[in-house]
Amino acid sequence: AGEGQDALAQEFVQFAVEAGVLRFGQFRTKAGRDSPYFFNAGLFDDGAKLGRLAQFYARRIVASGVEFDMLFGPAYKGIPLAAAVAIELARLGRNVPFAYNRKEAKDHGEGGTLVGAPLRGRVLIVDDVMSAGTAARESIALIQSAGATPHAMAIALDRQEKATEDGRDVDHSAVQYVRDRLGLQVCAIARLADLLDYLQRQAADALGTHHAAVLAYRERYG
Ligand code: OMP
Repeated sequence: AGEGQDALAQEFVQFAVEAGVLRFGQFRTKAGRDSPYFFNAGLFDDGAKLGRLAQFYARRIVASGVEFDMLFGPAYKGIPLAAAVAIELARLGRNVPFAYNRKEAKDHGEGGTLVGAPLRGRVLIVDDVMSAGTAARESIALIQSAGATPHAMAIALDRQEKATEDGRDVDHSAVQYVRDRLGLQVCAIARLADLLDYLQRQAADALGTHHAAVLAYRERYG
């Protein structure tokens, strides 16, 4: 979809801003970039918000036509996301298995780092945000080492930033890298471009003042 054309993305950005999940100010990203905005999916912190978030993911996944056999939620933030999306997909008539990982291997009981359905077939990774692509690469490696196929990724926000390799910025975006080099289809509920459109439409409002800062950030890291 072109800039400003995507109604689902606009609806989602508004929801995230109103829920206080998408905030403006000064933040440091995982890749060490100083960002004028931050999306904290952990703040979808009640049943109604999490349910609504899952509806956005499911609508985007279904509309994208992506094929998959199961869902995987990377620890920690991907775990409730994959669970909520699995419930919503089942509600829509598409019941698929889901799995997630632990960050620490367990040495007793069931053991191992994977929980839930066995990883097999084409796996759709459900995660929160993609910035420089580090989290995506970790999930892909984990799924491959379990013998399954990392096939696609669903994220809430694509920050449309340059990828990093060995800590250095490279020329392509993280999503381009995951798509073109790693061969995964990526569906994002919203992208930085949608956020910029939203802020521009708020221009008379207090939020409109953040537009210039976010635009400057995109010039630098986009
Ligand atoms: P990459 O691994 O660089 O793609 O960054 C993705 C991760 O950064 C997410 O899974 C979050 O842990 C974190 N993050 C956010 O949650 N929201 C943001 O707006 C920005 C980041 C970030 O640090 O880049």
